[in-house]
Amino acid sequence: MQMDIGSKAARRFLEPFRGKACSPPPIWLMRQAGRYLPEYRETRTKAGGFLNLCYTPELAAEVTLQPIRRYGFDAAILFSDILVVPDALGQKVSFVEGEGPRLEPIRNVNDLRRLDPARTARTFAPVWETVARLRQDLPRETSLIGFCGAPWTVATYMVQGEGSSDQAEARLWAYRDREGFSRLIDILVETSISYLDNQVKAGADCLQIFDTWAGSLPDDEFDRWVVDPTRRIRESLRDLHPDVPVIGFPRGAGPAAVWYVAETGVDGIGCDTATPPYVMKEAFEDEDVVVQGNLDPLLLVAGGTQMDERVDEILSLMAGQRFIFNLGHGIVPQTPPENVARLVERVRKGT
Ligand code: 1CP
Repeated sequence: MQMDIGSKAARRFLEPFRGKACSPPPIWLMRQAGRYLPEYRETRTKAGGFLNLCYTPELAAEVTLQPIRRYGFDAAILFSDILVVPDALGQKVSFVEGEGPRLEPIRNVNDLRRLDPARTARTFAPVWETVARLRQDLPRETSLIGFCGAPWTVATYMVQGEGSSDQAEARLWAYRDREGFSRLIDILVETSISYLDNQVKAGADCLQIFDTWAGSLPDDEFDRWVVDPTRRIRESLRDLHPDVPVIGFPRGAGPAAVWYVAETGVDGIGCDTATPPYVMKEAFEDEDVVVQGNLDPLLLVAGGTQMDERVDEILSLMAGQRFIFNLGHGIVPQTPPENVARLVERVRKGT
């Protein structure tokens, strides 16, 4: 089920990856589908559990399309979650309304016996079906981004058993038993490659690797658990799908983001909210990479002229560069949908 090349050529979103700066830049927003949209809340109620929404192609495709219908973003992002990977591996995962994810923690090398990579394709199948359905239903000019969590970030949830502010359990395991922890990372690298490979086969024309907790590791550990696994995923996908760009989002990496780009070979770098725009403009100049970012999601909540001014500042600094407009992290649930409309209009109008 490969997509036809003609329509792919027409997608503006892919232009920066082909070496061309666009004016205005393409725009999509992390978590563009979600609780800030009333139509999402309605579909979510219909689905029952959150994982049920992720695994029901008709509903997952519907919530992916909702923000495209409203705002006409240049790219849609598959609606799923980074924690379908541990779920597919056989770890118990649940989402508690209002509290976030809960997993039966994996704390040492013996617990790895609970994971079975051989069974993942069965669980992933409906996600791949969602991608195929989306490629049919999306406007031809809209790109479709597939994604996974980076092995490090997914591991932090698997080991901690929930979201945490310091990812302490995973960091401690990695310090105390490097070999054992690297076995968990290896499982995640292999599973992520096949998960992403099949998303592309079903119709995704770009991929993003979310490394939300990349910033919790000091230099050597950052290399070992963030850079190296991402490089391995990037290289395998290049062999399988040389034309499909991969965006890395190593949130909180700070100055190490430049090193991350050079060593992983990602085609795009997602900059987080704390990255100053002049760093977005200058830090990656020597790298062959598309820069993406980085409006503060809370400025999107506040809206008004404050938001407009910052948007203009980012646009004028990044003008003439290979750039994709995005937030510095995901949309938050209290975002007024009309502010998103205002943002898209502002970016499209240019400065
Ligand atoms: O009740 C609900 O509807 C659940 C809220 C929700 C949503 C809308 C969760 C639970 N996941 C999602 C969708 C989701 N998650 C997408 C969909 C595509 C999109 O529109 O962008 C994506 C790409 C993700 C990725 C994801 N999940 C990340 C990485 C990006 C990021 O925001 O940092 C992470 C860390 C998760 C884990 C997760 N899933 C859900 C929550 C609330 C969390 C965070 C848990 C925590 O750390 O406390």
